[in-house]
Amino acid sequence: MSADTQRTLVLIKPDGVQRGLVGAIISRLEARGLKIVAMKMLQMDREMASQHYDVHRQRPFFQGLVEFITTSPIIAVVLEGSNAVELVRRSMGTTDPVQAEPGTIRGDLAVEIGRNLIHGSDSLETAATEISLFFKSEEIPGYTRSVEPWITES
Ligand code: DAT
Ligand code: MG
Repeated sequence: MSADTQRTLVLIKPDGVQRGLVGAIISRLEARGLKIVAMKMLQMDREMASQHYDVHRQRPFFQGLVEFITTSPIIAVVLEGSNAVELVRRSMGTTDPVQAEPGTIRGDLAVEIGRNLIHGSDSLETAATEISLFFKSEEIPGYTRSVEPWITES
């Protein structure tokens, strides 16, 4: 494991599951070299959604966001890799798909901020908090991949 190996939480939101884009989205991140270390489907309840989006509690879009994220199942994934947090954020594209660069997940597959398909932790600190909200430590099995030296130098 190289020194800058990080773990980050990705959610495929209800729109991604309903649109049949789970494979396409995870595939992009997996193909980049990130390692899937945990994954499950679940339907978030309001309490969990409020906790996950606690930082946005005072924002006008908060109720709608909680409503949306709890309407239908999501996929939660923990990805590991060199600079995983920033890699995922940049591969996702900006929050508003209108501004997201083509080539990014949101820039290629989404059109509106309220249907932007994917969540990714925005820092190493929030990643740790978010991962623990979705996964118990025993749900994250450790394993090695023989391909690792072909993805990172050290
Ligand atoms: P991101 O998901 O890129 O980390 P964020 O943390 O600022 O973005 O916001 C969380 C989610 O809330 C975002 O994915 C979509 C929704 N959201 C953010 N800003 C919004 C806005 N101005 N209007 C409607 N929904 C918004
Ligand atoms: Mg965010």
